[in-house]
Amino acid sequence: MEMTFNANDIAKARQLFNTASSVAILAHAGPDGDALGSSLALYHLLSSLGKTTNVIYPNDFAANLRWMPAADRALVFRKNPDAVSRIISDADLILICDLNELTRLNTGSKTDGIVGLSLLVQQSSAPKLLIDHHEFPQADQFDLLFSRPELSSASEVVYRLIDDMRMLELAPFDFFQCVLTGMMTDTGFFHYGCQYPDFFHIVADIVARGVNITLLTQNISCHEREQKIRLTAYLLDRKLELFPEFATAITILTDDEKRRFNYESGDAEGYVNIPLDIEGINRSIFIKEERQDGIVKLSFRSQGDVNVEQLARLHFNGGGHFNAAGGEMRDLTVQQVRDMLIHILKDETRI
Ligand SMILES: [Mn+2]
Repeated sequence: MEMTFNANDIAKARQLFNTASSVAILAHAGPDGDALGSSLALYHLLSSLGKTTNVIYPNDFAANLRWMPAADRALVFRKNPDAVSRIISDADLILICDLNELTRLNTGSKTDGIVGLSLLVQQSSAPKLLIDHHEFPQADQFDLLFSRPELSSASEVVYRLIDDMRMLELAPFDFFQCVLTGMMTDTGFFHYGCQYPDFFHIVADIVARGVNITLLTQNISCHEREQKIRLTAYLLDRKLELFPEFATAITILTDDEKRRFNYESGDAEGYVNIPLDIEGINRSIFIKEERQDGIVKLSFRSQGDVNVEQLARLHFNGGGHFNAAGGEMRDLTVQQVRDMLIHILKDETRI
């Protein structure tokens, strides 16, 4: 495979990896399979090279990802702010995965700006490397950017970075398990975002190294909480609204409903994709109340040439990818956000 990054940046990264003794690795709030995959892959590589390595997440990841190798060693800022603060001030290298701006480390609202964990990272004098695949990275917040929005996942970016650095042969088995987990989860198990041969060349290399896709798929899919499956059924049966005139599905989840279903973070993960399976629907929007943070969160998914990145960015303080994006609104109820959304969709079709 050809090099992904330019030789100059790779030489700099090599130098930083070689000289670092204490590395802090971070990924975005509400960490998913790719956030864990990319950060834990780097953890396995760097700790096997004898570095003091710590993985930090802003808040807890979903219970179904607990099987991932070394996930139990990660620190959660919301639970353990003092320990995280010490680790970041001791770090001489900071690796930041699967996000395009530091405010994505906030556990509350992105619009709070640089506070809490993002402030700790910004204030650190250690070099900060971004390893990511989201559009529009905030280049001024990082010292070195390894950002490729056209690629499937941050985990794939990790693989290519380490390949460019000629360090793949030093990586332990768990590195490849974690990389493939991120590549599988961010593509919905090879359903989207992977229409280029090198994606499958990387998968082939990982399979050749002994990673079993069947076992990995079972690990990823079969550790869900019962309450999550029941909540999914409830949302589909009672809360899903279809707007065939906009080819759009909207689902609202309120705080009261979360209480009823003993909601834990991650229980709605993946739900937003399901309405896209309905004939004639090519855009699905999930609206979630987060009253304790004073915000309403939105997830957007689409198929084909329907751009939800722009919708999220222009109207809902968000962004992400062309077919998968997120956003949030402050000081509005879920109903007001829904009405605003429908208004925008009506305007869109009028043009
Ligand atoms: Mn990702």
